[in-house]
Amino acid sequence: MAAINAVTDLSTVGKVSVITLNSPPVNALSADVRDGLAGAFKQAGADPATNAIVLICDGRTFIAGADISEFGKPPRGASLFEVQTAIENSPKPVIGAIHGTALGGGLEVALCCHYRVAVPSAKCGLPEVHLGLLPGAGGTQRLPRIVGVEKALEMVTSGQHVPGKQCLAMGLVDELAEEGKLREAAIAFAEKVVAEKRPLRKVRDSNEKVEAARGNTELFASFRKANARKFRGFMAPESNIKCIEAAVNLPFDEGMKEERRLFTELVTGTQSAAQRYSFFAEREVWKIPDVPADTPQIPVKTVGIIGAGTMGGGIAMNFVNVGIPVILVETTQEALDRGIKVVRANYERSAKNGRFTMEQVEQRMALITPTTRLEDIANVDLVIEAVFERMEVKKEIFTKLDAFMKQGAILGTNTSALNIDEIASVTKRPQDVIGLHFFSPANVMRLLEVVRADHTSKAVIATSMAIAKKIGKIAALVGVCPGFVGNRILAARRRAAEQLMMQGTMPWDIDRVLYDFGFPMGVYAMSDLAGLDLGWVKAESKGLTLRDRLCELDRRGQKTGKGYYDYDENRNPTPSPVTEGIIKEFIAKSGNTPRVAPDEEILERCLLPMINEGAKILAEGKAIRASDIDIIYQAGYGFPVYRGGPMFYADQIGLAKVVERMKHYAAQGADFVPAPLLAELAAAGKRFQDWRG
Ligand code: 3H9
Repeated sequence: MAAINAVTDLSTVGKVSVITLNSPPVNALSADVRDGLAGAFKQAGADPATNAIVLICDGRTFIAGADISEFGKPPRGASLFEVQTAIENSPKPVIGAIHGTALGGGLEVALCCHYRVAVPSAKCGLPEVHLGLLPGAGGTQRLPRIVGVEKALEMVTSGQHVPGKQCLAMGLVDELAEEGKLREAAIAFAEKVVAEKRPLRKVRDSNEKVEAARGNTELFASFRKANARKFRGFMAPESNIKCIEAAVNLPFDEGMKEERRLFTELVTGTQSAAQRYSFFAEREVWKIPDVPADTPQIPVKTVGIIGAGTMGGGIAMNFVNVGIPVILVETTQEALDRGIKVVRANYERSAKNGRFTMEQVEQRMALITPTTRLEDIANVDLVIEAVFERMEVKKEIFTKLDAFMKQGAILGTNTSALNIDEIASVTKRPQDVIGLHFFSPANVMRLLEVVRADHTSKAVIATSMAIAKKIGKIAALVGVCPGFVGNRILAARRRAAEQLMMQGTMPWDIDRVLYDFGFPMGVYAMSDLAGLDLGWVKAESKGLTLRDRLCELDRRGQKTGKGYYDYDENRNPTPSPVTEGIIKEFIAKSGNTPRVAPDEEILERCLLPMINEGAKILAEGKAIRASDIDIIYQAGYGFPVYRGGPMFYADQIGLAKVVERMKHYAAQGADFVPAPLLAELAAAGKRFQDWRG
């Protein structure tokens, strides 16, 4: 075996040259990898002793794409295009040998090979769309030539990873190899290609499938229509579609030019910058500086959940979905039966939609043990308390848990705002107490805020993060403060929206601006969905706030058919004259002259306080890094992924501008005071991204 460079080897087996890449963690196409490939193909192509070439990777995967960290940096080394041309124009057949994942640029390299062999566990895909990009190395032109236009459209806009067997069925790979025997199988395949004198098949020359779709404009129109909701706001899906259209309507080289043009537009744009940032942020969020990856964990084989309401039931589903048995506790048999019924109905609905079989429904239900006796959970490894948000109730439960739970069990609370130190203080084991803040619906929402209290042990934190990953959540570690990170920032936005409203801007105008920015819904539509009466007590209501007045009129949100908005029988909202009338009454009483804020002002006055609250949270150490706040906002609050999150968005505007706009509105009467950290970073010309507390 001869080393071409630090990450590429070239060896010979019989009459086959074998090029092996080894660039951990994922063999991404860095400058070293491209240089290695260019050198190896040149050498292998010129070797008179061989008549075929196999390209294979060491480690956990085939090439997983371009090196994302290189985007935006000056180009170095051989270009990807040079490497691909060397492969495609090789005088000897080239066989790509795929295990793990062949993604993005990795699949684009494989598509330049004349043949492809994969193990069944391998997956192929073009996930660039998730980075706000399109496959910029010929993927959009070659893929439809193999799999056809419809499948190609689906793959480039969903970014899905297609399993090996399916790849074989759609012609993306030519043969499946036995697991663990890829190298031998690829070499044997290469020998077969030579023996049978098979042609040097170039995907670029295969036009049959794209020609079949030529003139079929309906195909693209209906695809766009069917996915309009899913693609709303994102630029990349449309650019991907345009490229596939180009593959259909233009000769290959012209299509490549169009792909390049659209790729350049995306890669230099703000959306892709935000989505690439998010890619790394999603991986960074798991890293806790003082809780290293090798921190010993507590084995969690059973879970006890206290409360079988919407939240408790949803939380239970997360665990049984991954095969972890749950004991579900309620105070009365009736409430327990109701909770179990809801869980079953959820599963049966999924079965009806074909997501799994009725047998799987029964298997999951069998993993839930309902009980009305709290002590029945005494021996579980992890308890999650999910009862209503009253400190006295939580304290009472934790006092009991402390008395009978086995030593070493993790005691979690699903509180969304209460002080976890105070809850922990009633136990003699505060090191075992942690916040596990799920978001509703808990079986669907990806976010989990893991809340570290003063005495929470590192083992409990490490275990909670690992459990979150196991149940498919994205977890962010936060500190104890009212509302933790997510709800605390949301409250700041809410206060700003209320102020706008009480100066004369109607709720639906505020919501419209937030929706157009990319949120799935605005402040008031969200309130109507959650219910205005959350935490509202009829007996104590004195009609002092808009919410009091609306609840007193039984306008308690979608569930009563009216709230801030009026709803029709399909829950479509329309602005309510009743709400507007009450708002105007309040404004008249305050003596303000009503003024409708322009859209730009609405947006800024809603977002600036979120950014400011984020800065305070960072300075107080309640979030580890700015990107964790952004992940919380994307995964839990619908902040548009293509804008990164409140902190990244602020960095993009520029922190000096953020401060300037805050001062501008403060001068007009908004209660905006730039947080010291924000002011400090702005003055130093720095970004949140670069800040490490
Ligand atoms: C592209 O190809 C554009 C082309 O069209 C060419 C245009 C000209 N680059 O996810 P993991 C790091 S765009 C750099 O935890 P897993 C990652 O940050 C690319 N780094 O592992 C992490 O680092 P750390 C299209 C990358 O086993 C470590 O590797 N391709 C890249 O759960 C482990 O990652 C994609 O979008 C990269 N491309 O999942 C695929 N990929 O340890 C992106 C990973 O320091 N990658 N890293 O935190 C993935 O989807 C997953 O990483 C993969 C493995 C499924 C491969």
